[in-house]
Amino acid sequence: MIEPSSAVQMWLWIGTIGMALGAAVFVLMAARERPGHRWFHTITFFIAAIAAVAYLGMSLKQGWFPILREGQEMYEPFYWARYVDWFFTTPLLLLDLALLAGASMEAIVWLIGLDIGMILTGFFAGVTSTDVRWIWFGVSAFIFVWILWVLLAEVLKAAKQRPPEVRAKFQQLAILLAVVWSIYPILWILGTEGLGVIGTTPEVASFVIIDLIAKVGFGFLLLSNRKVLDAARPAKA
Ligand code: RET
Repeated sequence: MIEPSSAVQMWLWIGTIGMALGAAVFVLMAARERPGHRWFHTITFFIAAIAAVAYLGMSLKQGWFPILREGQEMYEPFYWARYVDWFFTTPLLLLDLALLAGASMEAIVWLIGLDIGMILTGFFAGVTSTDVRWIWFGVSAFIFVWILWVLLAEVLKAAKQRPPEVRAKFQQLAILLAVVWSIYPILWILGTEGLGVIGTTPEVASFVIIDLIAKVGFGFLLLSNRKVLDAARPAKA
């Protein structure tokens, strides 16, 4: 039976503490706002809180099982808890961006539906021990490109109708999202779920770092400018 190493455990605890601190700060920022002005704070809080729970489970050595993949020599841990986290948090991140842009309900449903498809098929890829996993990887990657296209075509069009400061914030966050999210499939290919070029420790460490940027870093950038949030507030917040 394999056991996560102490280096892996240390990184997972960094993830837990980082996400929990992020969630705590976001909820404190929400408490300083008037009711009806906390839409983005609320969504962003749940993103960090859900990740904190997933990381806590992994830190407690839960949320994984050993798997021997075709083409690899050793059993490696498969952290399914990661996909549970992503299943809930990636739609919320897209919702934050779509609300900021003032996107149509139709565009929001597209984004969230596609995102759920990307994470589910990505999970199928991760959980499959044979080379069939590469077919699922391809399906998931295809949906990912589709999401970027909806964001950068449809949602950007909506953002262009917004006041200049909201549009600028949308562009900043959309670029951050496109760049940081693109690292996930690359890391997946290099890591134990793909080719196994990098080991479990650097893989877990890299995921912790990009998860913190994608959730807590993104959240801070979004919530840091009250003028932007007020200008972007949905009619019935
Ligand atoms: C997988 C593997 C299959 C192909 C693709 C993937 C993309 C994952 C993404 C995850 C984003 C996660 C975020 C988490 C927040 O902290 C499933 C790795 C395309 C884009 C933003």
